Amino acid sequence: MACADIEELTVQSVTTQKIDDILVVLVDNPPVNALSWHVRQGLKDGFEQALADDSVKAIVLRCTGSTFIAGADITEFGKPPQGPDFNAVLHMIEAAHKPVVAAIHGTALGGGLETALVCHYRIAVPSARLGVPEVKLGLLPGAGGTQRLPRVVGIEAAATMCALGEHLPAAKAAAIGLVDRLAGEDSLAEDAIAYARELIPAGPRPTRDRPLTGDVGVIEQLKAANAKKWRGFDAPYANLACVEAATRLPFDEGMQFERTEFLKLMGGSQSAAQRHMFFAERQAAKIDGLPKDLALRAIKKVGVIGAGTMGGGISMNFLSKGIPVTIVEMVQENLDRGVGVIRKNYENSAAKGRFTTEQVEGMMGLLTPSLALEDLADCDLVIEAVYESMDVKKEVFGKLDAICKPGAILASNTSYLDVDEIAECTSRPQDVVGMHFFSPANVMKLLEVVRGAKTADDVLATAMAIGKKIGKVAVVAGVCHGFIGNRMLSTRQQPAMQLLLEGATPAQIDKVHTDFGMPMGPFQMSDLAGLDIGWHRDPSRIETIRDALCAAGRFGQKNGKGFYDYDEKRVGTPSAEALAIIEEFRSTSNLPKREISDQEIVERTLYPMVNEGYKILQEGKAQRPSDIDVVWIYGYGWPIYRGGPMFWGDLEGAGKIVEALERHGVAVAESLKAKA
Ligand code: 3H9
Repeated sequence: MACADIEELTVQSVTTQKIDDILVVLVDNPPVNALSWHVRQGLKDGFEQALADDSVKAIVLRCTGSTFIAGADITEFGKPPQGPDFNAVLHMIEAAHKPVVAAIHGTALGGGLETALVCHYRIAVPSARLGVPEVKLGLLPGAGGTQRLPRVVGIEAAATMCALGEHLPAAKAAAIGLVDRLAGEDSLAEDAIAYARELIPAGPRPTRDRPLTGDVGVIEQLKAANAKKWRGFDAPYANLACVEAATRLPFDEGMQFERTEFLKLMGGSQSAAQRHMFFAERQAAKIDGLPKDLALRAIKKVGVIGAGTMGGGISMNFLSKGIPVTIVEMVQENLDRGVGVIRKNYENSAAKGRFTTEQVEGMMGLLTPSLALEDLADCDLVIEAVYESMDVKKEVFGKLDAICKPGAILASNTSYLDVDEIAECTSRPQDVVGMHFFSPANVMKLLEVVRGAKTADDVLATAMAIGKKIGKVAVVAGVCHGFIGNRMLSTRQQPAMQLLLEGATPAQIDKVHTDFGMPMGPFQMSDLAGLDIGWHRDPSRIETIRDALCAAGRFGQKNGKGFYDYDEKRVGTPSAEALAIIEEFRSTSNLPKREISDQEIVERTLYPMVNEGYKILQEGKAQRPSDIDVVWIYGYGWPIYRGGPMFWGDLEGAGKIVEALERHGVAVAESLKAKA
């Protein structure tokens, strides 16, 4: 850089550099340059210096490290405020009487983009991404973002950005006027200074004074288009209310409106839950007691056994990331069908514009179908996704032990079975691990990585890392029946059945769950999975309500009737026949029929899950409560605004839960009792 006159002044995590007539204010607050109190203080000091110095004609705001400012410091939320008020600092920057240029690389997110918006001009490298993702934390851009963004990009783009929280690539941001100029990928520092110098004659361009354009009708359109996705959420609507306010209120009043809405969200439980999940998701990737720099095993080629729905979905995860997969089936017809489904899924995605035809062919080219387990000999990781039977799994692992190369990781996708028992039928239990994907495996984000008694540390760490690489949120679970997720699921399913015997209906119980925010209730889920799974297949042997339904040929969604009746689009409605079958079975149980309240349904189907979570922790089958929350949010659709069963349990209160569980005769976990 041609720099004549460089003065350096250290202002905590913000430094300034004077380069001739330009002052560069440089933020350095790793890892993501969040706006911690000392950064706000540094910005204040840096800009005061720039404004007071008559020899400074323009100002550049830039960051060191991997990114521009990625937002407010989320770790400060909920703590007593420290340092200067963020809005006051931003106001000072916007009111500067010299042009201010934000120089953006990495991500300018949330409060980071709001800082860039008070700068008068923005220059960004092509790889930069910009956005206001606050909605994903149950918040809204609370430092003028909802008022300034519409004045820069128009109402339509601003409303969409605020309500959806997606990041825009720099080129798209430039197309809508959010970025004024694209810099060279490697010359941002120089290009920003040159740009600032060029802008000296034009002078400042305060965003608050820019006219607002666009059609406010977009707000209702967004609400209609996202009604299902936003069910139960407060933040998307609050974001839109603020953008709408920007269209009718003078700037200062709009800021006031935004402040009020922001504080409401910040003080509420939804944002607390979503912020909890932000950190929970990152925490889940960490394995207690393992060194961070543990050497991982290289995974260059993957084998998948089973080309059914699960095996196919698992394979797609790797193919999509450019990792070759050999998929093995026993019968040619099943292999062909499985490969055909993978191709069809990719082609459907291509039709929606997610892939090009060449990309589809590229991914399919990485897939090697085979009928011989021997073809897995050179794979670094083999995932077994065959029928859920211990005998079958043992046979497969015994064969893999003989076939696979030394050091290969042998993983089972079992959802319930004992991974240690599977490992023991090989000569290398240290290489065996559970990798439990959730259906549809190419879509669902959760991966339970099951650590066996003898699983080697590097095998566990590699399974977690490969999970991250294929876009999953991976959680470590210990060996127990159903691991974390399915073990807790069964504590919900069983009392739900009991409630039917006492007089509740499937629809009543399911509604409590869907009103809570779950995508479906226990009986809708049973119908989806299939009532005949695990059924003894003897219609004359009726010991449960499920036996009675199966005996009457009601197998669930697959044949259009289960607890509900289904139309050809698989939309379910309460079934008179199913209710009659339930009532007939119920009447043999000698239990009196009674009115069951929604609160009782919560106490008997949701509280036991919290209780089971405590037991799982007590037994060391999960590393931390937040991991359990991650499992339920990414594996079962627990509403993120309730923060997962453990977070929600804390909100409900341990005392209240223990009292209810004891009243209903449930054995309470010692650790939950202790907490109460
Ligand atoms: C906001 O701005 C409110 C304002 O509108 C109003 C104010 C009045 N704060 O994700 P990574 C940590 S709300 C504190 O693994 P990546 C993170 O926990 C904010 N810490 O990296 C992790 O720590 P650890 C709006 C943060 O490269 C480490 O940094 N902004 C923050 O995969 C690395 O993170 C957002 O919502 C933060 N803001 O992705 C952006 N951000 O190593 C949130 C990260 O101990 N951040 N950390 O586990 C992100 O989306 C991603 O972190 C980012 C980098 C894309 C930036």
